[in-house]
Amino acid sequence: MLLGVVGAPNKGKSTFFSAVTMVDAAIANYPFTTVTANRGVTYVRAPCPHVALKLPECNAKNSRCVDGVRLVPVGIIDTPGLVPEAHRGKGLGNRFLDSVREADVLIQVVDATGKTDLYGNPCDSCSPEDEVAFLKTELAMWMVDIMGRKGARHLAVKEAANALSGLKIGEAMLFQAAKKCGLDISDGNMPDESGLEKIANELVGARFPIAVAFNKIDVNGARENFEKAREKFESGIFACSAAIELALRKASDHGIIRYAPGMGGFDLSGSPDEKQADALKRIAAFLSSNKGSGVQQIIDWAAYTKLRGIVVYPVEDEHRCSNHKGDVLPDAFLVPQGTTALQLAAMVHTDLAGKFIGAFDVKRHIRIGAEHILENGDVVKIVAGH
Ligand SMILES: Nc1nc2c(ncn2[C@@H]2O[C@H](COP(=O)(O)OP(=O)(O)OP(=O)(O)O)[C@@H](O)[C@H]2O)c(=O)[nH]1
Ligand SMILES: [Mg+2]
Repeated sequence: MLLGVVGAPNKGKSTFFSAVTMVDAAIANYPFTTVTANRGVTYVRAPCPHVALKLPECNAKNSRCVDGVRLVPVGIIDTPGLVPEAHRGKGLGNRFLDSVREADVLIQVVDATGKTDLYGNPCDSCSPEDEVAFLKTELAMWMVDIMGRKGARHLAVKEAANALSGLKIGEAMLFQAAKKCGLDISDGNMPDESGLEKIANELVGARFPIAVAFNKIDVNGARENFEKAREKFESGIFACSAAIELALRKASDHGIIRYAPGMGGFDLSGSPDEKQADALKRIAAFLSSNKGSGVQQIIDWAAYTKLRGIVVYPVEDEHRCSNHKGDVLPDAFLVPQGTTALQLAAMVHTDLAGKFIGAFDVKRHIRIGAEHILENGDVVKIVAGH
């Protein structure tokens, strides 16, 4: 599973990405700072099963456990800024679109202050809401171009699906999208250009679930814009300050504060100098009014609600819930809903899937088969032959 941080230039995408990965991405107050995608690993939160299983502790290896909250790894990419007409190569158009191909869910960073336009240049009062709409339009136009603007009698459904295969879109998705917008493509042909655009709009919604991050919420005036926008969107829109999250994670890294992702505050653990103490005071006031920086909530929502991910914990010893070295609940995997025991075995190790005999549900004390569908929070022992 891969999260993609996307949006117009200069909105705070790289700041968001750096905060959640601690990868040092270039950040600057001008457009097109990012020219090639940055890749990293971030974490979603899950209740650590060591608490429910009444184990004294765990020994997280591929993840972290902070006070009973497991931080489960998930890949994330920071993309170059997207500008209008990117699908025709404007700005860093093709680089953006290429980097977005792999993402399973998008986190769209918009500038809630309205002080930068769709090109990332300074602006008095631009509409963050227009920014939200523009991403979908641009993605749809891109898909139309990929399918080819050939017109009804020339483009077969098979050809369109072929062209879109790099975006993980197949024929079944095309038929579904056409049905949703009331178009009949059962004769194997795609509709004319306006029909193609309608289908592309549906495809964007199906292929790229989006969580909208109204960023820079720490700046005066931003919250009002957010509240206005929130009335118009049913769900999936969040207020955040990536800059504050980045400052918190850096301070925590330097041992100045104790802070874990998603917390609504922090404890002092070092001795900040006067300037740092001042900044921390301002950050603390912001956190208490905003109930946190908002950043982690967006990642969690994207992974769980939009991607429908679940977290599962493979172990080798069902009695101690450990691996063969005795590490308790060492690994946590974020996997798609519907993942089976056999598929989990393949994720742990390809060899394990080949030698799969069965599995054991540690929490329910029952044997499970290859096709058993796992549930969120399951602790699973894979039984394999030699
Ligand atoms: N006040 C405030 N400023 C922010 C926040 N997030 C980012 N910024 C500032 O916004 C500017 C742009 O940040 P970047 O992270 O480089 O933006 P980007 O979207 O990656 O930009 P491109 O790579 O050029 O597309 C920088 O000056 C950041 O310091 C925030 O939450 N609050
Ligand atoms: Mg950037």
